[in-house]
Amino acid sequence: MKNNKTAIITGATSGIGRATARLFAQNGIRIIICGRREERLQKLSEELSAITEVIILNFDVRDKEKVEWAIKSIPANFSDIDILINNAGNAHGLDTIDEGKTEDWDAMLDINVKGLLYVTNAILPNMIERKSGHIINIGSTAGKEVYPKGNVYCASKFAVDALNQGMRIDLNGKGIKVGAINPGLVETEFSEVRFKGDNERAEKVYQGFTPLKPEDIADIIWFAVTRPPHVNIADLTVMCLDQASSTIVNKVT
Ligand code: NDP
Ligand code: 8X3
Repeated sequence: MKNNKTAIITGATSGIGRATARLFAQNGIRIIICGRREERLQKLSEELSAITEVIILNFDVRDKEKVEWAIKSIPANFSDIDILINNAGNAHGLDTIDEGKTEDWDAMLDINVKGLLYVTNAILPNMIERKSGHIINIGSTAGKEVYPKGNVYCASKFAVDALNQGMRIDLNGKGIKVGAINPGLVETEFSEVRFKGDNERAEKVYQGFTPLKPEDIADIIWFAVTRPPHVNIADLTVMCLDQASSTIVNKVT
């Protein structure tokens, strides 16, 4: 891949997004890193500016106006975006459907589904005009198979799966690649967020087996974006060795 490409990565302050930003930067991709936690964006920008051009965009993907404003504020030398990594997202809570909190449901659907749509909507016109671009949607094994208490998180990721297919169909013939990477269990801040800062409970999720690391997913994203122009990775699911499905994980403890 020529190293003069520009990528925008949502959810770059942590986990999969941050690992992807680092790998892209190491490979000379100019990056736009996004997230709500500005201090983290600043820190990552300082780290990566030594090896590539970086700009930061600080916005909540739920805020439609702010998303539009942020994308419009991108300076001209960064505005031809070649790669969009739709990664921002989280699970909020792990409850049966009768015990779920409506505010958690709102957060998951607003961030994981509507946020992804708002960002895509703001970036697509430029890709369509240039008949060029690559959108990678970060789905999940939770978007392929529902697990107990996963209900609304799984629904949000099933929606990402549907949108990934829909985008690919609608953008077919317009020169834009669309594909999803669907990870299984990856040790990030995901479970800390899901369990609202209960780190002990979060850590237990990844005990007794070797989960994926965010860098493993970054590697696969890099593979997807470095295929020849005629090759599109449409839908790729990746699990660690010890995971067999959304519900089957070989824990030794
Ligand atoms: P992290 O919690 O480590 O990272 C989540 C990222 O999303 C953060 O950078 C966070 O930034 C950003 N984000 C969350 N809410 C918002 C918001 N409202 N507006 C803007 N940015 C937001 O989790 P992961 O890296 O694991 O998750 C990344 C993606 O991978 C998610 O879509 C998740 O569903 C998916 N995934 C994760 C798996 C896992 O096991 N970890 C497995 C399968 C899929 P900030 O808080 O600064 O805004
Ligand atoms: C994240 C994977 O299984 O924790 O999408 O929901 S899981």
